[in-house]
Amino acid sequence: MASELSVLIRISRYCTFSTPRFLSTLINRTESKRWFAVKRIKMKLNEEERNTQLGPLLNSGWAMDSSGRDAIKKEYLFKNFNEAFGFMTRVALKAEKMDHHPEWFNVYNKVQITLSTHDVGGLSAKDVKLATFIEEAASSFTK
Ligand code: H2B
Repeated sequence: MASELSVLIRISRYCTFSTPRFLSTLINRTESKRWFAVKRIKMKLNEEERNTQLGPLLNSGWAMDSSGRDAIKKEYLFKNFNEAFGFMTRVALKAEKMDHHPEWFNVYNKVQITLSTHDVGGLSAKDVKLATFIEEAASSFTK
């Protein structure tokens, strides 16, 4: 990348006055895409991450999936369907933004949620992030 960069900069000297700025914008975009690519890598949580990140969730009502699958689940109860669906809507918008989607089941005021990262076949940091958001979203609704 460094050598590609210096070639581009050298070429840009022989171009019109606005070209260097255009090239640097282009390069910055490429760099930020690379940064995103690194950020988006999904990996299963390791032992230490399970203790530090999963621990707090397991202490607030989340539990490992009883089937032995590497997933966490929690059941939420709301005052009525309106509250339950309002909560689900908040979670759905976040899930779409994160490109990380819950497995869930709703009947009237009950919402059962299971989180796992399908792409890695188990729990990842994305599940921790979404579960943490879900906890906060649920707490803003009256029970
Ligand atoms: N949601 C969950 N829970 N796990 C995934 O691995 C996952 C997802 N992958 N949502 C995303 C969508 C992937 O399929 C798309 C193509 O980015």
